[in-house]
Amino acid sequence: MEKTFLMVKPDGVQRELIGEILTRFEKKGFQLVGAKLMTISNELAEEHYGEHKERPFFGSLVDFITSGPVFAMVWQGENVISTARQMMGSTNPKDAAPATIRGDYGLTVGKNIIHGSDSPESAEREISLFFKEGELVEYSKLINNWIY
Ligand code: RTP
Ligand code: MG
Repeated sequence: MEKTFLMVKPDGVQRELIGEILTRFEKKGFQLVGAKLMTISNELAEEHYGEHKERPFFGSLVDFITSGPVFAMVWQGENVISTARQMMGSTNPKDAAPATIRGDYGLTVGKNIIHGSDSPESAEREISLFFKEGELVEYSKLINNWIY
């Protein structure tokens, strides 16, 4: 089953949006297979956002993502990587469609509430950065008979 890494960023946690975000992905039909509330170290932040190292906003991005607790999650389901990105909305909340998470709750690109892996390669990389294998659960029964 396809898996992706999603993370409620420090602004989303402090604005008490964890429950709302969990609910959206649960209701869609995806399954939560891992979750932890944690504070990201500078080292982990620089590794996670390594692709943006040369960008002018890299420093403020690292400062922001380490500024408070985040809620890191792994979700699984059919096409979860691309569908989760659609449910999050455009990177800049001013361009994000209504009914997306960033469209409904965000205003500025620097504080856009949620992160989601953008490809199978980044999903694999990010899941293994944040979770050890034993921290992910498996569902023994197919509980999604009504969804698939
Ligand atoms: P994310 O990685 O956080 O899920 O966001 P994304 O894929 O939609 O966007 P990405 O291009 O990967 O950018 C990572 C984060 O950097 C911040 N950013 N700031 N000031 C700017 O122009 C700018 N551009 C990007 C955003 O917070 C974005 O989520
Ligand atoms: Mg990204």
